[in-house]
Amino acid sequence: MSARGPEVASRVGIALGIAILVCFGTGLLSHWIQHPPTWFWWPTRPVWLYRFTQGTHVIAGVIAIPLLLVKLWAVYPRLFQRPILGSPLRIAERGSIAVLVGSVIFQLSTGLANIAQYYPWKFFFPTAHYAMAYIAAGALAVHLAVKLPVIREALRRPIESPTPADQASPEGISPAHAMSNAADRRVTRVSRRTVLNAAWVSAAVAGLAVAGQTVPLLRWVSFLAPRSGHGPQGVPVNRSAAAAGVAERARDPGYRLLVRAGDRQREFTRTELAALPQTSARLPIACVEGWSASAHWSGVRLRDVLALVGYTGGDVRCDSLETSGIYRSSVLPQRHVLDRDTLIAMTVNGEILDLDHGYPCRLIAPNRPGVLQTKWLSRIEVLP
Ligand SMILES: Nc1nc2c(c(=O)[nH]1)N[C@H]1C(S)=C(S)[C@@H](COP(=O)(O)O)O[C@H]1N2
Ligand SMILES: [Mo]
Repeated sequence: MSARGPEVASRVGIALGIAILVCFGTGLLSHWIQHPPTWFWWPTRPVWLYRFTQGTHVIAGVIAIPLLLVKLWAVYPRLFQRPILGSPLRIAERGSIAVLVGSVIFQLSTGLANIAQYYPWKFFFPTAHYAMAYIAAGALAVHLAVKLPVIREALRRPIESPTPADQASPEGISPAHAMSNAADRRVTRVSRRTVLNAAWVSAAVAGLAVAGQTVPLLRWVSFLAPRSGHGPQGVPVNRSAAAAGVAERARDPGYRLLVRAGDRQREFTRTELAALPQTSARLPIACVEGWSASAHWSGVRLRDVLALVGYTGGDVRCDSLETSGIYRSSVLPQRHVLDRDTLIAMTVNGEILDLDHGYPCRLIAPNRPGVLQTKWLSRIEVLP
């Protein structure tokens, strides 16, 4: 009796399938928040919702890695079974498996590299990761439909039951030979139960290893959490002022924040912003890469500043001092503009914003991906 086969493959496969579905759902959500279709609606509360969904996305993806490895191990000999192609049905089945395995390996490996901020490839990660997600999800649906009978059969049998193949009498083999073969198998092969337990334990260890970058209580066990609480003022930094090329302009005494609604506009020095009524809020930075950190921000409510130029509603674009870079600008939907916790922040955790956190001022709004929390604000404009 081999530990390889449908008994292990189907059980690990279900866990892997769930992890992939969770990744797909939370990933789509993150995509829609960043590129909202007209029908899409994303709330400002609870303020930690995106932190939760994106943390879940990354943790589920990391958990899927050991599950995929065990699953591939369990079916490995079948992948190379002859004939390689065969009947049209067989070609379709094997083709869908090739696409599924390829796309899932692509998603998990590029995702893992991305959370480690390691970009050895030429393509743009978000676009490739998004497109490949549909391919993986489609291939998974086909695979499940094709394998449903096998999965059901395998799940009905107790995990350690002999497979039909094992029970079949080995015709033409002498009893002595068959016996020695069986004994040989018993001593050299691990049990299915052992393989399954190893799969669950390694999945749990992998999940815990990254969970600390978003769950503060787990920080001490998370040896794989690339950014967990390190950085100036207790908040990690993805892109520094130097890397963004804004250090000089951000420190320039001539700095002004331009605020504009229609044909009305006003410029504010940092001192003028600081003289307006100040508000504070406890909000997380929740990076798409899965790390997140809560901080105490204070500054001016965005809606208050906009009121000074006669804001009457609409989405708002926030530009930074950066002249290039894909995150130099973000658009706030009106719902977020009007939220009382959406701030032009000037301090974090009681200190003047570090240059790397967006000095002279940055946007911080509830329940948004980190990439949309624009630092080094230079211009805020109501969209027509
Ligand atoms: N102008 C600008 N703002 C930016 C970025 C950027 O590259 N440029 N990076 C974003 C990303 S990806 C994240 S996660 C947050 C991190 O904010 P922090 O560095 O203060 O932690 O800033 C966001 N704001
Ligand atoms: Mo980020």
